[in-house]
Amino acid sequence: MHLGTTLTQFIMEEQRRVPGATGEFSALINDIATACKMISNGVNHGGLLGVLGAAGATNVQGEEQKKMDVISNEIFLKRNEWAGHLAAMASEEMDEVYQIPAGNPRGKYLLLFDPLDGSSNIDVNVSVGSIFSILRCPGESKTEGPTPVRAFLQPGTQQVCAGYALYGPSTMLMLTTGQGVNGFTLDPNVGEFVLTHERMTIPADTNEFAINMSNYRFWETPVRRYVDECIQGKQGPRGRDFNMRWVASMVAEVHRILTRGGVFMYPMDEKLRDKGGKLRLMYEANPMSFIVEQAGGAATTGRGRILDLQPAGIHQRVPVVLGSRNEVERITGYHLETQAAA
Ligand code: P6P
Repeated sequence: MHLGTTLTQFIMEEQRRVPGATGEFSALINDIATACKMISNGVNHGGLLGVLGAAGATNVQGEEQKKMDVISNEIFLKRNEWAGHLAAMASEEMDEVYQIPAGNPRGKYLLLFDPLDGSSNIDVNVSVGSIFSILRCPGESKTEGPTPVRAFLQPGTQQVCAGYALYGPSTMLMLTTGQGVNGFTLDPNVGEFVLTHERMTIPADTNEFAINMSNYRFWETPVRRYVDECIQGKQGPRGRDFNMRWVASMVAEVHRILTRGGVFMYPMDEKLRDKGGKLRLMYEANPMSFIVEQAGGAATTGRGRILDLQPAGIHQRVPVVLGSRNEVERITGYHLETQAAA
């Protein structure tokens, strides 16, 4: 029976095209994939394993942690701390940088992750996901001492890899290393991720937007203008009708956009201004922006390219507008028009 191209095979074949590749990166991807398979098992067995519900704690974001948030974070740490590929890790669920435990070898990469994004959906059986980003550890940080926060504070353009796992009707792993975006579907009978979606691309135009409409009164003028025009449909300046989606799970929204186009917005709003936005730059916006751009889409804060931002902290938040290039450019244009008129 033909299994198709496995993730391991795909990564190893890509590695052969990289002069001087040591295989360390390929092994790291496999460790991340193993973590995602274990989380998929936990998510897919939900109530049967007693892993649903609140963990009885809040994370550094001040958000209530679900049991699966804590379990997923532990899985990412344990699957990735032992092999010697990483200098350190950073997670949405942990305030501080996670240092590789003494006695374990250290490597040249930094791993950042949101172990279970959209976890508020897990108790109602709606798709959730894991998001990850890989950076190179700057030279001076690979010494014996603890890896400092500043080693992580690199613009998104420095990512060597970004990906997400989507725990939905099927479990998928989407990956980019800067050579396009490829999708792998978990074959639960074999326990392997198999290449099913080669070189995914986002249509430049769309009739579908995703935003949490309950925040309308807090939005800035350009966002209200864009959404108003979509709702006016054929009778409005856009001359066509639009559809709306909101899953409240960024991984599910981005996957839909990769599959059929669309635009996703979690823009700045008045109640979030002091925090800088809703979504986190280092392990949500940057990896998703890398993936979206590699699929031909665009990703901005509304005012500038997300991947160009110089981070000030590992939990920094940013406004996000990403997806079909022509719609993102329109929304960004509205922001710049408003700025110029001010
Ligand atoms: P709201 C999930 O908590 C998340 O970080 C993203 O995955 C999602 O797009 C957003 O927040 C949902 O936010 O305000 O609709 O609950």
